Amino acid sequence: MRRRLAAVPWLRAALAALSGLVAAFAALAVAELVAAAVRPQAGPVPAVGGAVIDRTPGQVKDFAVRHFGTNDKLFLQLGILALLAVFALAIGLVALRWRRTGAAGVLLFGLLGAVAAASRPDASRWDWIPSAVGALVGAAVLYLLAGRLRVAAAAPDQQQPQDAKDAKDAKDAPGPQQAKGAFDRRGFVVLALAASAASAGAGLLGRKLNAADSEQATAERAAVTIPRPGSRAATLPRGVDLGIPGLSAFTTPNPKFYRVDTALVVPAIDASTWRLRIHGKGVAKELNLSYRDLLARDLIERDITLTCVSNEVGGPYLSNARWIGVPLAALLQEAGVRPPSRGGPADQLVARSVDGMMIGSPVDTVMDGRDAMLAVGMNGEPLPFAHGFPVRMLVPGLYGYVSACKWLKDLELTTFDAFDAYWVRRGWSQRAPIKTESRVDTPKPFAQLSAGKVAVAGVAWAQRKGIERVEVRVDGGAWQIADLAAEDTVDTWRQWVWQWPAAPGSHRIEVRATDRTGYTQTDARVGTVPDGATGWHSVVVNVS
Ligand SMILES: Nc1nc2c(c(=O)[nH]1)N[C@H]1C(S)=C(S)[C@@H](COP(=O)(O)O)O[C@H]1N2
Ligand SMILES: [Mo]
Repeated sequence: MRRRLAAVPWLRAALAALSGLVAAFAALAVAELVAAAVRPQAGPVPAVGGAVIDRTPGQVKDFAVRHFGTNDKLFLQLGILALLAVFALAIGLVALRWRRTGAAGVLLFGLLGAVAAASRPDASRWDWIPSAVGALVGAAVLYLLAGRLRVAAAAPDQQQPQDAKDAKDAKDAPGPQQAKGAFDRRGFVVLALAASAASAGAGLLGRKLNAADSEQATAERAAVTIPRPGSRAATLPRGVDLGIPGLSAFTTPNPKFYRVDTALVVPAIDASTWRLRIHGKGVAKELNLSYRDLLARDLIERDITLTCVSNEVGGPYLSNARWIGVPLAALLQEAGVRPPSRGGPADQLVARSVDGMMIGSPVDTVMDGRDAMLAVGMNGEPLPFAHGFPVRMLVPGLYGYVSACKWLKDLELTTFDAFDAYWVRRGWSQRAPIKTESRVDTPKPFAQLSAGKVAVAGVAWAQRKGIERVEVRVDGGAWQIADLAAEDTVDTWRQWVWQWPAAPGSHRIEVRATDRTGYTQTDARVGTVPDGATGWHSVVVNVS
């Protein structure tokens, strides 16, 4: 063994490892190009990433959201690429001795990508093709490159072929007669450069083609004018926004609106070809609507605070916006849907997105008179792509994972017995109304303050119920009643402030809210799984 290793000069080993990288690059680039013809999401990295997300249980998803926030997807993709690079180096080294085994290794990776792509909930029949074609090209590149590293006229001490195949490979080695231990250096360099350049070209072209889709969609979005809604939201009451530094703005600007979804590639949907189908149990008349059809209907404008079930106590995953949309109950009525409370056969409305998300909401809730809507506008513009363009669902009072399907394409009436939606299969509850909660926005944890008056301020929310009272206490003392900002609607969060006469020392500030049903938040700490966290938010600060 030692002799064999010694017989492989470091340069050949390094080049072999490099050929693994070149092969992997070629495979990814070709796959990207082919994905442009199939679907951008069918590329191996988004496919494997998506498959990983699909298999991630609730707790881990929660962990990822908590620690990486919206960056969780970037980390995931970098992780996949890093793993791939390590395996590519290893496969390159393997190919130095066993060309076919090395090439087969590349094919195996392609198979993994193909299986991952085909397993996505939104997979089309052809999604396996980009990974498969990419792997074939990558395997060929590795096979040819490894061939250039063969030692042609092997000296006697190197004639230790591992198997017959190998021996044949050695004889097949190209190039003129070479000195002992030499290999086709020029051939390798030329081939490696050519393969890298061709791959870069293919990859860039693929990128460009994939971007062309989204350019078209971007142009369509830019041309959209959301009509004036027949039912406007009231002007914001004076005093909904206390304007305290560090306190969340009452209306969250779109770029700051939290984002939680499983999409590695934000779907770029062309509104001009988009359709929505409404069908299923108890639907007397199926509806098939275009974006224009929706915009032509009566629109409503409402302020709604959206909240994620993955928001831990004190967490950032809720935001408030002014939405414009089509009343959903009216659409369902038009399709002949009756809620179960009026004898209808379907108790679950399943929303499906173009990216395979499936979100189930109770039909009774959607049709109980609240402003459930198919939203098309957000804070004065068409929905941003990241928030579901062209159309998303919203149901005030329900966590996003049971109500707020983005990139909507299909609404099916069914039952909770017959169907479990995406997150329900991963351990989350079928039904999940938003829990009454409150948060301290300022001061921040571990802030260094000077003694005297300190404005302690934050937000409280109890969608559909309304906030009645917010109380603050310091170091476990008596609860103090905070001042509430003006209320917009029961579907929005409410700001609060309490002027604290801060004395020197380390202090713990706690907050609790009471909603209009008379319920006061308890200190019972519950995690986010399966239907939302509870407990008092607390912040420790230092006063000097
Ligand atoms: N298509 C799709 N819609 C989705 C999701 C998703 O992963 N995919 N996530 C849901 C969850 S868990 C939440 S909390 C809200 C978040 O909406 P936002 O990203 O616009 O804030 O979208 C919901 N709609
Ligand atoms: Mo969520």
